[in-house]
Amino acid sequence: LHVDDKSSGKAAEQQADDNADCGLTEEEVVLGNAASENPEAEQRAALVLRLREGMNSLSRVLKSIEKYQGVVCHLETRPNQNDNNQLDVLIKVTMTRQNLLQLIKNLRQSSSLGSVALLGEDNLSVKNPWFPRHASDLDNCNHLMTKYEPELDMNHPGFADKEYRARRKEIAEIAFKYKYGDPIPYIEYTETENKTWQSVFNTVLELMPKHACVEYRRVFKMLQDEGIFVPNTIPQLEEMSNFLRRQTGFSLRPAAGLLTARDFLASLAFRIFQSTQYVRHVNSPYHTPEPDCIHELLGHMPLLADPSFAQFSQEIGLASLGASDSEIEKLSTVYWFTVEFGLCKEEGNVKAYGAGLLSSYGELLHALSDKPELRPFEPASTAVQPYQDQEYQPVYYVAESFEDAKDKFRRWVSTMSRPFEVRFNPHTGRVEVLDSV
Ligand code: HBI
Ligand code: NLE
Ligand code: FE
Repeated sequence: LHVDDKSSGKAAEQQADDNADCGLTEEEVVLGNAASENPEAEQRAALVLRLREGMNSLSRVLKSIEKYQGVVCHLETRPNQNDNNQLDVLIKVTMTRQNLLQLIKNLRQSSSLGSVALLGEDNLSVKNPWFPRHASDLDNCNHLMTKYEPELDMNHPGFADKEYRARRKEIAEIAFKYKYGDPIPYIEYTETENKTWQSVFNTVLELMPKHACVEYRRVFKMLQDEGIFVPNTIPQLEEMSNFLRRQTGFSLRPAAGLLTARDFLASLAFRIFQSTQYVRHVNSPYHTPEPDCIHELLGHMPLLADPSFAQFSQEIGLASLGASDSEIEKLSTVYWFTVEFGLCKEEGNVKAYGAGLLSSYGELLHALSDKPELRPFEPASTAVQPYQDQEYQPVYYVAESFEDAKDKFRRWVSTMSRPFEVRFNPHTGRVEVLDSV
């Protein structure tokens, strides 16, 4: 049924109105990912599509529905009101939730479709997952993992050191109190802490010319020239944050410790990096499994000041917003093997760009020795590679370049099932949710 009349398409409008009635704007209507729902159960769903190639692509859409064993209960089309060459289509289907997700994924990958939106209907789970929409919402994204807390982990080098534990607590308090917009509190580092920094700093200085990627070396030099990277004093996060802001618009906020992957990744969407402010235990300067400010400063900061890398980091963050738990797991694995432990090619040689390598004398040498296995970075397989976070990695992934890693990552992210798109609006600093028709 195609009614070629501007005033028609009532059902499509009605559908949008129905959603408005239940308090949801179209853009907030998303398919939930509650694990408790049976993926095999048949359910009704309404899809609103915009077809770039008019009726031609409609038959392909219908074939796809058939392929995923969906039954069309209602179909309605109208010319798009802004562009008469495009066709708006409302299709109501009955199919399993699992197949519906596959169908949407499949439709999204088709170039002839302008957009695909899913409207909730009947017993379709309509969820409106919370995720931060503005950097100030990150005040709610500081959930800690208990792993590696010196108080709770017997293997932590600071477990038996009362003084160290008290110091960690004091610095963690600062992060818990921090609110968006506050300047990052100044920390008066002790002599011991500055000494620990100094020994790591000097080893990085020595290894960097041969082993670090060119982007790292470039920013490292800038930081030395600005007097931020000096051997005997730990840089203050506030000063580093101001530096980053001038380079790529990234900024820092203090984190009390290891955050949940969801909270940690979300901040990247806003070009904000949650950075710890405490210092590793003096007895383990060359490798610690947990992030500390030496890792953040020496490992992460130089690359966050590189435009291409900053963009890649933000895109991982954007992909994580509202993603399912299993997708968060995959994204954090990709993050692990790139941002934390990535290697890249440079004029035929393999160099390090991962922060966990550049802040760890021990692991950097290990990664570039002949001991570990090196594989080409391929997001789909990298995302499911188990990793361990206590010791050196047995496997590393090598990117051709940041640009290539970003291209591959984008292509892979587009296969994820999140039924909406997000976009960061740099003018408002807000994340906008797209895909309303
Ligand atoms: N939290 N503070 C902090 N720093 C990290 O580097 C970090 C984290 N939480 C999770 C996490 N990294 C990893 O799971 C990443 O793979 C996302
Ligand atoms: N192993 C790194 C280091 O010693 O600096 C920290 C890794 C944090 C994920
Ligand atoms: Fe890190």
